[in-house]
Amino acid sequence: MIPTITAFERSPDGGGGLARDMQVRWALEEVGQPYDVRLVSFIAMKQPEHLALNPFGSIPTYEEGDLALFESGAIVLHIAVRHAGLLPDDANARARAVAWMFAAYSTVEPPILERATAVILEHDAPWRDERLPLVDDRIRKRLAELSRHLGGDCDWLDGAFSAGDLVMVGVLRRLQRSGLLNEFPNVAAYVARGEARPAFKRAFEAQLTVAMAANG
Ligand code: GTB
Repeated sequence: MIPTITAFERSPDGGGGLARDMQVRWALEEVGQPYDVRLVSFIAMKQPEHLALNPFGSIPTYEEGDLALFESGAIVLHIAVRHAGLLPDDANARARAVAWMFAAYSTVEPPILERATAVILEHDAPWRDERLPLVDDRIRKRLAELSRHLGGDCDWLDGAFSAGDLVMVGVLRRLQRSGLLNEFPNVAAYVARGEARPAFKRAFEAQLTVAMAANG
C-alpha cells in the first residue's frame, strides 16, 4: 500500500528542506517505499479534514490504509519498524537508535527551536539581542556534547546509520544559516554525511520541486 504524507503547499523555507515532511520523505526513501504527497495550505491545515489527521493542525501527516499518524518522530519510527534499513536487528542497538531519536527531538532541538523563535518571530522584540547569545550558548552546549560523542572516528551516532541519525541530522540542519555548526567541525561533517546520502538527496529534490512549482 502506498502511504500518503502531507507537506506545505508553499514552504516558508522556499525548498530548503527544513519543514518536517523532509524527515518523513527521507525515511521513506531510505527504505525504498514509494509515497504520495498531498500538499496543504496554511488555511487547509486548520480545517476539520486535516485536524482529523493531526489535532495540532500541522504537517507532516501519514496515511496508510486504516492508519493515520502525525508527529514526524512517530512517523519515522513507524516506517523504521515496518521496513528494514533504519533500525539495527540487535534489540539493544535498536533501543539505542530509538533513544537517539528522542535525544534529537527532546534534548538537542529545544534550544534550536528557541533560536528560530528569537530570529523569526521575535525579530523586533526589545529583548531579542540580549536573548540570542544566551540561546546560542545553550545550543553550543548540545553541539559540544554531540561533538564529544562523535569524536574523530564515528560516522554515525551508534554504529551504522539509523533512524536516530536521520532525525538528528534533520534537527541540526536548522542551524546551517546560524554559523554555529561550523564551530564544531565533526558535527558539521556528520550533517554533511547525512545530506550526502542518496536517499536524502532524492527526498530533498522532491520537496524542492514542490517549492519551485509554488514559486512559479
Ligand atoms: N512536532 C511536530 C512534528 O515533528 O511533526 C511539529 C510539526 C510542525 O511544527 N509542523 C510545522 C507546521 O505545520 C511545519 S515543520 N507549521 C504550520 C502550522 O503549525 O500552522 C516546522 C518548520 C516550519 C517552517 C520551517 N522553515 O520555513 O524553515 C522549518 C520548520
